[in-house]
Amino acid sequence: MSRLRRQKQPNSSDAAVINSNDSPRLSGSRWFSILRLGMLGFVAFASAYAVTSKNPTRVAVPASARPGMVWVPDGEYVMGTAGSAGLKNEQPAHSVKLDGFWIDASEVTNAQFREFVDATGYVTTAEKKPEWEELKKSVPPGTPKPPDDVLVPGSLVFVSPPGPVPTDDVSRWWVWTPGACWKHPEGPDSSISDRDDHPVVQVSWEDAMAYAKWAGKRLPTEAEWEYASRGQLVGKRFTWGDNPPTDDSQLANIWQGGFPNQNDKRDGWERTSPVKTYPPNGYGLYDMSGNVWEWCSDWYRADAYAQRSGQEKVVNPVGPRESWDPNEPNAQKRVTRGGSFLCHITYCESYRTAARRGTTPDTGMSHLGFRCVVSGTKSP
Ligand SMILES: [Ca+2]
Ligand SMILES: [Ca+2]
Repeated sequence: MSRLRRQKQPNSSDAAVINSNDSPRLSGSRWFSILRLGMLGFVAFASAYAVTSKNPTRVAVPASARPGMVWVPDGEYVMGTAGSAGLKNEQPAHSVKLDGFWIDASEVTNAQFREFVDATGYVTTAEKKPEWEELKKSVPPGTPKPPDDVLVPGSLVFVSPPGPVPTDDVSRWWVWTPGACWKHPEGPDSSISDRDDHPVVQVSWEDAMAYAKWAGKRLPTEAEWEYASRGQLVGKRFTWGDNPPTDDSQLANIWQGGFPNQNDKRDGWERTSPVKTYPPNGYGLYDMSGNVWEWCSDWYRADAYAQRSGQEKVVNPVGPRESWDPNEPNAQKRVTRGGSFLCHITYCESYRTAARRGTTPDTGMSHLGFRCVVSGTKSP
């Protein structure tokens, strides 16, 4: 088996239908997504949790961190969605107070990630062979060992189906692709040779964390990410205001046409676009809406905001201590934000400022990247 279709799993795709509840149930017997997106994520849990537990939220600002970064001043904002205009996992809306921080003006690019790999020899998750002895510790007893030709380096690639398909089954367009990695985002025959200024994709949360550490930065908390995304606008649905994008909009790199089989590319791009192609938000940040999803440092809990209710003040939150997604209770997930080039209003509106999702930290996908932040003060 050289290619595997991915099991229906809305959390790790652009399949969070805005009108659905936050708890779509898995269906089908295909176990691969559990293997790749659930079990591997659980394996990563212990080490990742250790990182989070020890990771101070505030670190010194290295002077070298500031080129390409934007200062977001300290402040207070309403995080999440009030009322019925969002998903359950975005509620209740609540006030959050943050210290100021620096944030990358754009998603980390292929050129930047290459510099990291060249300097360190780092090997990404997608380039490593999954180990069954580790995987089976986190799967239900009796789960059969997958075929050897499945346990090979690879990642998940969006492949547009030839015609309309039911949009309740993401396995119709997510394909496990051996050989897919950041250097070959759509598989072994693809290349990033002309994509230096595109966001790096096919990077796991662990990969993003490694890059951030090397760069003297860190991943943003979910609260920081949303605050920065709002760009000084108050209570707006999108980074640019309340008006939804249309198929003729040039506001962000999203999907235009009929998802998932017909991409009209009226914004100019079928997949990733060069960073800074579209207008920045009020902080001067690019692609906070669309292009690629972005990893945050927090564990993902569907009820994270509900857990904060009753707190008088939520100051510099770093997220819950563990993950919980009722759709996949065994999968430990990190927060991803901002939507991607696969989001369309008829299917997924995750380019909204409040939209949130969890993804297992070992997962690389062709629409998932990251940007970094640095704590400190505006002036040295
Ligand atoms: Ca597009
Ligand atoms: Ca983005």
